[in-house]
Parts: sequence; structure tokens; C-alpha cells
Amino acid sequence: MKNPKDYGFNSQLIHYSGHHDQYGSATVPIYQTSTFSFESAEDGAECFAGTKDGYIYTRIGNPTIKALERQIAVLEHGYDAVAVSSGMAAVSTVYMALLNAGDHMISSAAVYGPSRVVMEQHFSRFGVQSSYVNTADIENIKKEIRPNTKVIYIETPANPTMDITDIKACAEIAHSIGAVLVVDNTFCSPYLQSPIDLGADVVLHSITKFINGHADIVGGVIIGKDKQIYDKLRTMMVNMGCNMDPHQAYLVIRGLKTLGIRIDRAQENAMKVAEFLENHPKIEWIKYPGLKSFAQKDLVRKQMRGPGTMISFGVKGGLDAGRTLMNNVEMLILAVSLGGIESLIQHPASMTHSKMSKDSREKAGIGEGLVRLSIGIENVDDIIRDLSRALDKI
Ligand code: LCS
Repeated sequence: MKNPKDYGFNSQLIHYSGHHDQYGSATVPIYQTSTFSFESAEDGAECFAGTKDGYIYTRIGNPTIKALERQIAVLEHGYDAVAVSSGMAAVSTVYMALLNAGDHMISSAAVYGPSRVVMEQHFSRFGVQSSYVNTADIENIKKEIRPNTKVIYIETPANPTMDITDIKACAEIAHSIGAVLVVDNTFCSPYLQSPIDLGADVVLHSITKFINGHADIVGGVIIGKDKQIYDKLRTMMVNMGCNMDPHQAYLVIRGLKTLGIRIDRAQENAMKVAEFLENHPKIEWIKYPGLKSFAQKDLVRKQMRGPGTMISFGVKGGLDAGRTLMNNVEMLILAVSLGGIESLIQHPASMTHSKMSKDSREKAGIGEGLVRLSIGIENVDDIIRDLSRALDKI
């Protein structure tokens, strides 16, 4: 595939890695090496000076990792990408690369718990200021702008509230004040949403989720829209040392090939599960971007190519009833994480978002009764039967 832009998304997934070797390998081999030999002392010096292309050391770069980075950059319509050891490494690298002491960041209040904890409890120790607001209402962002605001950071759909933030409107605000827009695109993957096309400067993912899709590795990736911002991100990753491992990259390349069909199937299932839950007498409320009742459905249509596979809901009877449900599922796995081929159920207030203060959780709309589902690719009748039986136990 010479120019991936001439091909559709699924063809890019299968055929584009940009990797070529002397054996004509159909897949990207694992370069399980920490270091690379130089042809001469002069050659080594040139590689370090950047006047010659060549691999030096795996923390700095590695052919297996580079193949994954190239592929994700193409899928996200960015300049290039930096693969890292986890989604949290991606979040921390972005904060480290883009914020200085005295700078201010405005973020969605509902983000993955540790993305907020690392800013409020750790970056604050180095003088970085932050405001957490409901970014689903753009006016809340405008109200928080300070002369030192350098980053607007959004998660859309937000984990776990499913609130949608208007990416294009955020990019316009960020650029009007000389700030950058960072979008955590984990809940959509590049299959369902292209933040760079809507004006984002940086996109990040927990690769652990949809991109890998098989619940067998932890990883992250950051995509820069241009060379200037990409160089900052790569330099920070290399110096912090949170690189991905080549074996991990190999597994992600393998999982990534089926991203499109995995999401198509899981999304079809999620729609049926959401409709089942919405009509169930024991369900108090439900948020799934594919439902007619979803308040922000117009924005979903505007910036997403599908509603995704994540569902949040509350059971009548609150936390106790939700616990009964979670303790009685048989096939669904009671576990955190998301975006894999297997359906998972979890309780954000006591699990993924438990390290946030109760006050922050409540203000962000993460109530004690919220139960989160990540729908997989199993037979949908089995998922619904499992939930139905567990709901009957309440
Ligand atoms: N961003 C989002 C939106 C996430 O959901 C997560 C993890 C991360 C970043 C961090 O990625 P990690 O370091 O775990 O690869 N979300 C999780 C969740 O909701 N359940 O378990 C992990």
C-alpha cells in the first residue's frame, strides 16, 4: 500500500504498517532488542545527531513500535504518533510536554479518574493549575479561561458519564487564546471519531481498550497533528522512559487489524442491550449515545461515526440494587477496562473513579448508582439473558 490515504479504513488496518524488510514478511516481526549496532563510530554519531536515519536504542525507537506508531498516525490523520507503556503514561507525557509551572489547564470534569488525580494531586505540586468543568456545555470552558490557560483537555464521550463535548467548538476556543486542544479518543477509537479533522492538536488513547481489543496488554499512544507538537511529545517520552515494549507493540498490531469489524459487531450488540435496558422496569435511567432518548444525539451525529459500545445506567434502588446486579451476572465479566471483545460490567464510584473525591465525582455526574457496561462481540441474546437474569435477582 503506497499511499494509505487512497484506501478505506479497514484496508488501512489490514495492509498499512509502512514496514518492509528483506524477507518480505507479511506481518511486522518483533524486533526484541534493546539496542542496535552502528556500522562505524561516525555512523553512530550521525544517528545521534539526527543527520542520518537509523535505530539507536529501543527507548528512543524500534522498528516494531514504529510500525504501530505509523499506522495509528495514519488512522488518526495526524503527523506521527508516540507509543507508550500505558494510557496513563500517555496522559502524563502530554501534561509534562505541554504544561509548565504557572500554566493552567481546563479539563472535562468527567474523565478517567487517574487522569484527573495525577493533575490535581501531583502536577499541582509543581505549580500547574487546573479547572475541571462540565465541558458538554462550552460556556463552562469560556468562563474558566485565564491569561495562563495553555491546554484544553477533553474526553468525549466522557468516562463514565457518556457526556459529549463539541470538539470543533473547543478547538476554536483553544486556538483563539493560543492554547492547544488535547482529546482523549479512547472511547471512540479512530474508527468512530477523528478529532484532528475537527481541530484537535493532540489525540491520545489508552491502547489497552479498543485499539488492542483483546484484554491482554496495557499500552497507550499519543498522536500529534504536526511535526512541532509531535517532536515535543516524543522528546518527553524518550526522556521520561515510558516507551512501549516491542512485544507489546506486536500484539497491538495484531489486535488492531480487526478494529473495524470488532466495533461494528459490538456496537450492534450495544444498541440492542441499551434498548433492552431502557425498557426494563428496574432501570431508572440510561445513557447510550445511540438511543433516541440521548440528550446530545445531534452532537453525536455531528462528530461521531457511530454511538460506540459503552453504556451507563442506574438501577432503581441505587447502589445496593446495582451491586446485586453486578454480583449475579454469569457470562459478563465483573471487571474494569473496556473496549475489548468481551462484555464487562463495573461500578465507577467504587472502582475506576474511586480515587477522585466524592465531591468531584458528584459534580462530574458520577453518582453512587452509576453502573458501566462495555459491550463485546458475544451473541447478543446471551448478553441480554445474563443481564435479565441478574436484574431479576434485585
Ligand atoms: N483514558 C481513558 C478514557 C481511560 O478509560 C483509561 C483507562 C485511561 C486513559 C488510562 O489508560 P491505561 O493506563 O489504563 O491504559 N480506563 C480504564 C477504565 O475505565 N477501566 O479500567 C481502566
